[in-house]
Amino acid sequence: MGEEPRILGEALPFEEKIELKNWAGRHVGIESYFEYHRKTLENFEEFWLSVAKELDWFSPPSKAVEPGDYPYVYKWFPDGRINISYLALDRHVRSWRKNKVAYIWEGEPVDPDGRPKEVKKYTYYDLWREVNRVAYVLSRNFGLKKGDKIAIYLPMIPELPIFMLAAARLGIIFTVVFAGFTAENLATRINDLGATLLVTVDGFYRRGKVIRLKDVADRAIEKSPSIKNVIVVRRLGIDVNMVDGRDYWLDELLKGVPQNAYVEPERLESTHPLYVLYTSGTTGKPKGIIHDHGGYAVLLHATMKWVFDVRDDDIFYCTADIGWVTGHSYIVFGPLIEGLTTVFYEGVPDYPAPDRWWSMVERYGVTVFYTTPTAVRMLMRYGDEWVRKHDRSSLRLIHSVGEPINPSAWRWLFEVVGEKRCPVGSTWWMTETGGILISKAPGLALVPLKPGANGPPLPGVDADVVDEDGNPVEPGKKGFLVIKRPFPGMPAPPTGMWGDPQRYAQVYFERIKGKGYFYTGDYAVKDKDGYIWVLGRADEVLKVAGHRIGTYELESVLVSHKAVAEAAVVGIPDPVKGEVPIAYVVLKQGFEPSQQIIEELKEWVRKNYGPIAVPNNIFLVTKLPKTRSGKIMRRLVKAVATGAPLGDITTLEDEAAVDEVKKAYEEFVKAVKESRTA
Ligand code: 6R9
Repeated sequence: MGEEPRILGEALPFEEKIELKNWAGRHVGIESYFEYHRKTLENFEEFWLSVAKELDWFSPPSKAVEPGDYPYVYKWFPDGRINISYLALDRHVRSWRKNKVAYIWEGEPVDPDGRPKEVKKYTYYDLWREVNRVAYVLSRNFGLKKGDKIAIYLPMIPELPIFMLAAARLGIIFTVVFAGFTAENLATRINDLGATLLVTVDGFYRRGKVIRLKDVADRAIEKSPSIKNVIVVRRLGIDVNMVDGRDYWLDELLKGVPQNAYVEPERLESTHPLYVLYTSGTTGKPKGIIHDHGGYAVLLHATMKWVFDVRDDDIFYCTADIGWVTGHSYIVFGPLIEGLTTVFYEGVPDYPAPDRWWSMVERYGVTVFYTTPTAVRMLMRYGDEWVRKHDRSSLRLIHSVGEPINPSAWRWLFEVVGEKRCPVGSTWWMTETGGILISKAPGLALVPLKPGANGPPLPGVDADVVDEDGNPVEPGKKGFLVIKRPFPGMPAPPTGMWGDPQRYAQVYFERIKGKGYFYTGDYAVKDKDGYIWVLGRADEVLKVAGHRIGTYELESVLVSHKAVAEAAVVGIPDPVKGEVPIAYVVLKQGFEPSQQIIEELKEWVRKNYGPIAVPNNIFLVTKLPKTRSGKIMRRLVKAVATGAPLGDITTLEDEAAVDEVKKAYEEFVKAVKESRTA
């Protein structure tokens, strides 16, 4: 791991420090931050317990953390009783925030003059009433109760958070499936969780087009025998297939529910599962990560305060999709726990024009903005004018998430969007951590900014960069990012990973032997000041436009096509998406290589995995580089595609395979060059 650490080919400015000395009067030196950080680790349990006490518990915890029933599964705040739906709604409804706006929602369609056709505002009281009525439906009409499981397959419409909060209120465990996923993906998740009810929608808008989601859901249900009932939200009013006695329109169900229905929130154990969210790993099967009510709520509360510095007059805007963990934590639970006003939006950032987000920043006076590097790189390309034509003087804080941010994208956010006024950060975390763990914490103390860095670990978080054996590596050298002690928000009881405690232990704790460290799967560097810079994945997981895709999952989809014998997928750097998949495919006997088959395979991936995973290129070859034991050497395939040195090839079975992969790639590069000069 000797090479110079870079992000998207850009050198990292380890030494550069940008100081915003006047910012909220919280500017501090790096040393004093670390002094405080050290104290939080010295008084670890006491520290986290004191953060937990800031929330409203039905009965407060007396203990921070204890081991659970499986290896490396921990119980956070084990004797506390809590309900995250109560934290997000009821306690605000009992306060002056009762009629404060909780959500400002914007639909995608616009008038001819470019103004949004639909804007809905929900106060905390409105939201609380809706959530109660939906909880009433779930419990009275469908008999669902604590510990039951449901799946939610909805786009970015208000009913999505409403169903999440209604399920949480009753202690029903839910899984949200991203609306861009296919029927196959949905069925796999429903079946793994054993969900008995599915919530979906007739259809929704995306880039001006109608997406008929109920049709996709119907195909999934055919493969999901556990689903007994379906609730359908009417978003478009289009005709869809409704099965008698199985499918119900939400609006019709709600007709039978009193406007003032009240459903008592369950007084749950802190460790009771809130949701299971599926994410890609290095095998074909997605991992169901469990998050609880108590520990998760504590990490969200802490990070909303420390990282986003939230205040009651903030207008918070996180541009993620609720179908991913970022939306769960920072559109739904985090901002609502803090009683904030949050903006959320149905559609894409460049519809009808590339200033949609900036127009929303202006329209609603957004103060805190949370987005992704891929979106930034995409919007940068349209030019600064789209940004500058909108008033952004309300903005005071900007963060990004999802993948490493290259220094030039960081500078654009800092200089163009934030006018050098706002701290800009890159918050590191993962589906598994539930919330941010490594980031500058301007709400506590603002350390100097560094373009592209994540920053020091948050208080109470014991993060480090280590080698294969778990020993810290020297500053400036690349190693593996680990979290050395448990943290609230980590995968929760009973099993960390739904139904698979062995895989949980193996993937996250046994990779670095004998230390009990949480292995993140990321490469990182720590600089001389102690800032962490995450560089990208160290395993066979891709981050395409911030979305996690397992290479093995994608290979399985390719291999399930009738013409494909073998496939190897690797990620190559992309100036906008950060990384994109390319695939090398060996066809079965009797199938001739052709452009047509390549297009067919791309379509196959679109249909069976989803548009985000479609390989940029598919190369047809007759063999793949393998080890003598028959394992595909993706490392070599990747080296060829990125022009990196091949490294150790002593285990390679047949060198001709490398030559063939190389030739396919070189021919492609040549063809691209020729088409450019033509
Ligand atoms: C929240 C989320 C997790 C992986 C993670 C890492 C990458 C996320 C990052 C970042 C560098 C950041 N990642 N944030 N890398 N800087 N600020 O993205 O969760 O989809 O599970 O992905 O994303 O590689 O391991 P998830």
